[in-house]
Amino acid sequence: MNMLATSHHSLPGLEQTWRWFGPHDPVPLSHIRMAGASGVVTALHHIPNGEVWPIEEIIKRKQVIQDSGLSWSVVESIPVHEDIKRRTGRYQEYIDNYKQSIQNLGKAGIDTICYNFMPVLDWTRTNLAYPMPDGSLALRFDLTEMAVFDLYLLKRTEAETEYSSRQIEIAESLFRAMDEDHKSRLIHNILAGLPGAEEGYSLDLFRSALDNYKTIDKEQFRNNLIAFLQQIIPAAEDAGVNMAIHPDDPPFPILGMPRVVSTEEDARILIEAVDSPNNGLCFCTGSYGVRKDNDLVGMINRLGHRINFVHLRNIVRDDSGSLYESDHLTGGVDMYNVMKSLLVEQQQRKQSGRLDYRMPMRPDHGHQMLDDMNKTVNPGYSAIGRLRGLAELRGLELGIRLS
Ligand code: DNO
Repeated sequence: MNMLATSHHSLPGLEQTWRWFGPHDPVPLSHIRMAGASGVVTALHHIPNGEVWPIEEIIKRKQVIQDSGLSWSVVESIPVHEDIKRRTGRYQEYIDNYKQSIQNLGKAGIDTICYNFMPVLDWTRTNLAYPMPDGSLALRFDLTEMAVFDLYLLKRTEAETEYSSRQIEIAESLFRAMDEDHKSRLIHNILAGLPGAEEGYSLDLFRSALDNYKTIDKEQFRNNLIAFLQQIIPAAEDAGVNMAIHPDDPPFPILGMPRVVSTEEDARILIEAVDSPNNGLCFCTGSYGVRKDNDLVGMINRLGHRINFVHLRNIVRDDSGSLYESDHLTGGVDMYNVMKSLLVEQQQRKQSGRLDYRMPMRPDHGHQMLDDMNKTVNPGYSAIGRLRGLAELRGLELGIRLS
């Protein structure tokens, strides 16, 4: 039975949004509008991590967006300070600041905030220009390159015990074949901070940042996240703001650090730990979708009521566990059924009188292609690749709604 059949005409569809890195983004707001998005996903990237986002700054940014005929749909992200993640140092002050930023955003009428709780690094890739058969360039996470970085460039003490002898052998031969340029590019890709990461590290700084996690196991790390949620979710409720936690990317442990937002079980534990509609998920298909044990459609069916923001992207994972980002509609993610389930969730929200049926989604990443090949772009966030992604996703959605 087509669960959408009865009232597809009244369904608005998911709100179509687009990430913008602010006034320095090479893709201006006017282009976002031409790409057909109506909502903007952005952050006050100039505010240092840990500080309060002043209301005047929020309102100023909101006005710039509105002047372009768009709306500020989602904040991505207010970064969570490392002291909060490790529950050390000035963590209480940073949590208070975080709550204040939530309140200020609520006052300015912005009601969705995406964030993540990954230790030290935000999202991680080893190759930012992986050639596709059609000539466009994709982002890739290669396990062997990661092992080379870990074993021979970072030289993490425990690394040797965490890889099999076969993996070490393969990594060693890749390392021997790498020229200096390849090595420094790999270090840069992992440590400089991908778009939106806010933090970048030198090898030495990174080693000490990792050392700080030596005494924090998975359980402790999860408890730190829950302790954070227990403080910020009541503030989000008061402010009328929906929080959306982004999953780990990639969704498995790297460099010996703990990971607590990688699986359905992880997500369920978090939303149950602080049982509030304001404590929700960013459903990133390209992150959760990397794991075979994450059934994306099942996750939407079971946890959909807490999905506050959606990232739509596809991936191909090979047998070795390495992955690259594929076109939006092809790859390991069954985008047709994902989209259909999200529309069912939207319909249920509308029918049950929930006000938050906007369900903002953005085409997450895109290949570097066409005229963007010769431009300086934010990796994954070039204009034309995302334009293609959005166009394909919106067509898919319309087809489902009207079928
Ligand atoms: C990558 C993004 C992430 C995301 C943060 C959320 O492209 O999806 O960097 O913005 O993890 O805090």
